[in-house]
Amino acid sequence: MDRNEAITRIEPHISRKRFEHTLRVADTAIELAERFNGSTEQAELAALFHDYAKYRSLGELKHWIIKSNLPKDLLDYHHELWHGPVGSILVEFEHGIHDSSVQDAIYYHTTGKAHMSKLDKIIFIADYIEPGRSFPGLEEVREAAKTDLTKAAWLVSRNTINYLMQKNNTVYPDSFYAYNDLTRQMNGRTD
Ligand code: DGI
Ligand code: FE
Ligand code: FE
Repeated sequence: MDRNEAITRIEPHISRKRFEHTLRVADTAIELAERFNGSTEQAELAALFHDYAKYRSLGELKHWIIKSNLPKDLLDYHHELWHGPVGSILVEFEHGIHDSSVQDAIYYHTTGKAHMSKLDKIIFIADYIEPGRSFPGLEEVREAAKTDLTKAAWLVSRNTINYLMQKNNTVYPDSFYAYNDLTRQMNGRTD
């Protein structure tokens, strides 16, 4: 599916602001894929669809979690965590995208997970550093993303968990699995 086709399929489902965010995530993801020898096609497709399910009603998101084989414990956590996993299913069901690497990157873009692929890291980071974002500590992540994909993903994971804990929010286990695994990768330096 080319960019224009993907855009035609996504735009009606998300807000104008979210659509603009999506285009910036796609450009950022392509840059990261070029820099770190990843697939620019998969990075673009995953980025364009990463927030595809974000505006489904809570009832519909819940319905997909219950009727598919997604983990039911998602329902015990904040509904913000549901759009990635459900999106990974909807892109196949509604648009015939059955590329498990692309679907995984969509699935885990909010929390990360243990053993993230290069594409998973690219989408996780691009969503955080796209030029429209401004968080405390963001410049450090943008700097890291110029040379070290694992360090940048680790910073995103650490900052997100810190932010959630400061607000007394619960943290989904995959977020901790991502942090622990990325910490080990940083120390073992495997890529
Ligand atoms: O969809 P976006 O706004 O572009 O970004 P996102 O999908 O990365 O994050 C959506 C929200 O989810 C964001 O406000 C942070 C929050 N979040 C990320 N990880 C966790 C989380 N919320 C909870 N409760 N637990 C998590 O582990
Ligand atoms: Fe998202
Ligand atoms: Fe996003």
